[in-house]
Formats: sequence, structure tokens, C-alpha cells
Amino acid sequence: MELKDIILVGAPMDAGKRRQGCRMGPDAYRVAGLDQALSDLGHTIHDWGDVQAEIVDIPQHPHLFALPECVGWTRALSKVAQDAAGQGIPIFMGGDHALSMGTVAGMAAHAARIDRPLFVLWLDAHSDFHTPDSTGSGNLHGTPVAYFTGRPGFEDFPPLPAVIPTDRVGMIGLRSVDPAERAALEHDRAMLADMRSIDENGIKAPLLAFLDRVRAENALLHVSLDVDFLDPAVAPAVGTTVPGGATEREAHLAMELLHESGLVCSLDLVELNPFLDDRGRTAKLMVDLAASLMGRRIFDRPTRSF
Ligand code: NNH
Ligand code: MN
Ligand code: MN
Ligand code: MN
Repeated sequence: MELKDIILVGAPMDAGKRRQGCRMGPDAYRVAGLDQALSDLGHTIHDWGDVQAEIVDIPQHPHLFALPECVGWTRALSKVAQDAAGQGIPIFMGGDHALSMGTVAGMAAHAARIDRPLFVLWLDAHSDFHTPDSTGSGNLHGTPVAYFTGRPGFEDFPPLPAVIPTDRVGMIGLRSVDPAERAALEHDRAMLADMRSIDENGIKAPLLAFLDRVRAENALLHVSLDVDFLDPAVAPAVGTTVPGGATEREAHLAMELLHESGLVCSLDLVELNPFLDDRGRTAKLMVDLAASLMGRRIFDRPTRSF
């Protein structure tokens, strides 16, 4: 297996929605042993500690929750992502999903610099395709895909160094998509694999089809893993559970296929709310999934004792 430099970046962002707790995510991953799990595979791990948001001098918005804070996180994370991407494989330990505005912007800038396209795989119950004008909740964690695909309404956010066309986005695990997002997705073609299609056809076929496209374009692949992609029975530590999610086995299979593809350049682990966890089980599962993505083989999965 090709050994990598893996850069752990803590992104204790909690501004993307009202319910608090995701800021504890980076330390939960450290306590759950992410560093050790990856170094056991032979990789070299560099923990860069936690990023802080920039202070941004814009007023609060009447509808959007914590807009200035989200803009400040986007600026800070975009810079760190560009830095880290030049030195290894960054794993962004969230933090809520609004952090992906920054990480994807940064990875897109990196990809543009080395003249490669960037694809994004969104593993999530939700499509996060709202614009600031269409979001009913006002929670910006429901908007990152719209931001980095260049939909309108993000004027307060840093201009994207490189917009990602929607046809370079794949979404797997969908089962809660708001009407405005659905309408926009019908018109902008992303590769969508909802839970119904996974139940009928499995997770392997759509994922391999997407990876074939990434490979055909000699592109880089950023993976964004939202805890609520998983079924809440196995991953309770998330504020927005949607029943009927991916099983532990489907998620591991996806991670192993991603590893075998050799295409992944960066990973977000988002929406873990340790305040809602059950004896660390969600944090440990996310660590195990990250290990599978980085090359842990099936017979090496650890026995889990609590
Ligand atoms: N679509 C809803 C909203 O905009 C829910 C988004 N919540 C998420 N996304 N957890 O992954 O508020
Ligand atoms: Mn999400
Ligand atoms: Mn979600
Ligand atoms: Mn035994």
C-alpha cells in the first residue's frame, strides 16, 4: 500500500446551525484514536491542531444563522486546506457541515493550481444544496454544495477560486431533500444515489460509476462524510438524524472501494456532535471508517470493547 502523509486539521465549527456541540468533534476524534488508527496502517500523521475562524466585520443577517462566523470559518479553512493539500492528505475533523464551504474551496484552489479537476463525493442524508435565499431553516450547513457549485446568493462569502460544476458532484445516501433543493437538482445534474436506489441496487454500482468518471478525467476526489449518512441506530451522535441510513457494512464497503480507487485527495468528517453520543460509539465508528478509507483491511478491524 502506498504510505501517505496525513494531516489532521481540527475544524471546531459550530456556526452552521443552531444546535450546538459539533465544536467538540475534533477532540472526540482524537480521544477515539484517529491518529493511532491511521499510524497503525503505516502512514505518517501530522496533527495541525484546531483552526480558528477569522473575525469578519459584517452584520448578522435577519434570516441566516451566524453568517459572519460562517464567512470567517470559510476564509480560514480555505487557506488551511490549500496549505495542507500541498503537503499530504488532509482530514478535516469537524465541526458541522458548513465547514465544507472552506475545505472544498481550498481543495478546488489546490486542484486548479496543479491543473487537475476536482470532484466531490457527498455522503449525506441531505443534499445541502440550498442557497441563502432558498433555505427555510437559515442554517448554513444546509448550503455548502450550492456554494461550491457556484449557485447565487453567496456574495458575503469569499469568491470561489474555482467553481465545481454540478456534474462533478456525486451524492450517496440521500433521503431528506427539501423541495427547493429537489427542483434545483433536477435542473443541475449531480450524480444522485438515494437510499431507495441503494436498497435496490447496492452502494457499489453508483460509487464505482462515479469513480470511473473521476479517473477518466484524471481528477482529484474530495470526500465529505456527514455522520447522518449513517443509520442513527449505529451513529446516534448527530443533531439531524434521518432513519433508514447506510449500515455500518455499506459504509465500510464504500470506504474500501474509495481506498482501492487511489483517487481520494482529502476528507471531511462532519456533523459529529459528541454531546449526543452513546459512550463514544459514533466517534469510534467514524474513526474506523476513516481507517478503512486509508487502507485498513477487513481482517484488521478491531474488536470494540466499551
Ligand atoms: N435541509 C435542511 C436544512 O436546510 C437540513 C440540513 N441538515 C443537514 N444537512 N444536516 O446535512 O436545514
Ligand atoms: Mn450535511
Ligand atoms: Mn446531513
Ligand atoms: Mn472471537
